Amino acid sequence: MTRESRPSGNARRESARHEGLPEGAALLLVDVQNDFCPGGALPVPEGDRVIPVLNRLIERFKAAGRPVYASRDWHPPDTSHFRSQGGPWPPHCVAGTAGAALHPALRVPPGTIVVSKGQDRRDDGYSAFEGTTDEGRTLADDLRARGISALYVGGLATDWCVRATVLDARRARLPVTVMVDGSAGIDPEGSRRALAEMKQAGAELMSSSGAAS
Ligand code: VGL
Ligand code: ZN
Repeated sequence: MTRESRPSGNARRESARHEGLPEGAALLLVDVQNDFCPGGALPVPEGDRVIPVLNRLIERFKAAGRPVYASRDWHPPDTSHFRSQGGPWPPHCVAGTAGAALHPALRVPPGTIVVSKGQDRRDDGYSAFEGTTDEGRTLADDLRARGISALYVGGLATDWCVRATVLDARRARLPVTVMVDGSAGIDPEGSRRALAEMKQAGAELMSSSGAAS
């Protein structure tokens, strides 16, 4: 091969970045919201460390023309999800507040499909599959409408909303890849258990370097 016909370093890296994205795959970013990050109302320890990992994944999916979904916890102020009403959690991600906004360092691309969940006063809404898009579609309906047949999932928190979302995706028989270093949990032991449960349910566990676990 002549020097001129060889792909440039950039072109080679570009094509390498498309490798391994299966046909029909979408990226689902779970609850990367201010309240789940350091300084927030219900912070996941080092929750913001997932952001650079997820930003790189976003780049890959956008470059391949694949959809990006972002779920958000979007509670009313008086939900049974909160301690004040007998629930397990301090108030967090109240709809429309700064704490409920997606973290500003997350590079949410144009066209991202936002899925809001936990809006019901009597429902925790841990799973993104309980949420709805701005057009009022369920996540399952939106995935179907766009021909999505596999999900890559990362975000917060591994032991709660990532877990519930991934297990629901598996119940819907969707192939799921959990980005382990693109996720962070509230409790270390609970997060280890959640990862084992997701794997048991057929999810693939992967690190952003491509290593399976
Ligand atoms: C979550 C606890 C309460 C989550 C939401 O996004 O994982 N955890 N609400
Ligand atoms: Zn919540």
